[in-house]
Amino acid sequence: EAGWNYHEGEAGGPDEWHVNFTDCGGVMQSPIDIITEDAVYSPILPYFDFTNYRITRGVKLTLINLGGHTAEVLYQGAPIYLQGGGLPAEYKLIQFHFHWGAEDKVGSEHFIDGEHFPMELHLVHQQKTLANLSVAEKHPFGLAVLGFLFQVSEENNTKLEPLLKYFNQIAYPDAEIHLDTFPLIDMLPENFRKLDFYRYYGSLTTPPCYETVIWSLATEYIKISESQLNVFRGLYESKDIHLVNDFRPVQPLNKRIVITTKN
Ligand code: BO1
Ligand code: ZN
Repeated sequence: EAGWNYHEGEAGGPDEWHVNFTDCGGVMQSPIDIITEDAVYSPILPYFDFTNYRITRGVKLTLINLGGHTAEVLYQGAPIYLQGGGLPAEYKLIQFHFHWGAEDKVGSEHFIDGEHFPMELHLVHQQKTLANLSVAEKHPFGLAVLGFLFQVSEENNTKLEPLLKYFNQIAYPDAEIHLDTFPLIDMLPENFRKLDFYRYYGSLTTPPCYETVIWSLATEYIKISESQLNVFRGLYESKDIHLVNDFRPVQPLNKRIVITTKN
């Protein structure tokens, strides 16, 4: 498989992804800069129901430094179905991962009105009836990714500790560690019952950039302290290069429309 990286202007960087991964040059790519004034309010777009995000019994969580590209938690066991949100099928959680910057002023993949954020969480769901992620990512509407932006807070966000306390054990690419299970709902913003979001049709934000993702980006932020961000920044992408700035530049919206629950 051809290599790729996030180093702008270098060999294998985002400007070159389309050479080995044709879809990365498509017209429905992600991430995007969401212009809130242009987003169309949809009175029929329902909120998500995160009830299943409380499940802990029969769950296996594996934290992985995924090829030096991201920190990812693989979700296995008792399925978490994502309900509501006006999705065209039923979706189940497969993994979640993060994108972050070397400094607070960058890190998120999506922008809102030109503003970026220090980190972004992606909860990756696949259509329940498809065999696996590799099948789903090639299937129209095969994936539903729910994105959350982070906002720097003075205090530590204790809800992130069940995850962060294991990061010293995945410092290098492909290291993985079994996590003690915790309710994933704990990571979400407090108002998860009435979570406004932006919705558009786009792509995987990494190669192979397949245009099969229904994106939902929450308008509510997750809090994280500077020292907690530094735990992410302490990972490595190779022997002596830190894993930081693992975000793709924003892509043109082209003819797409962003809809929203926010009136
Ligand atoms: S994201 O949520 O759009 N950032 C996203 C991006 C890529 C994947 C899922 C969600 N999927 C996997 C592919 C693998 C690939 C890997 C690279 O990304 O299934 O084939 O190697 O990290
Ligand atoms: Zn992602």
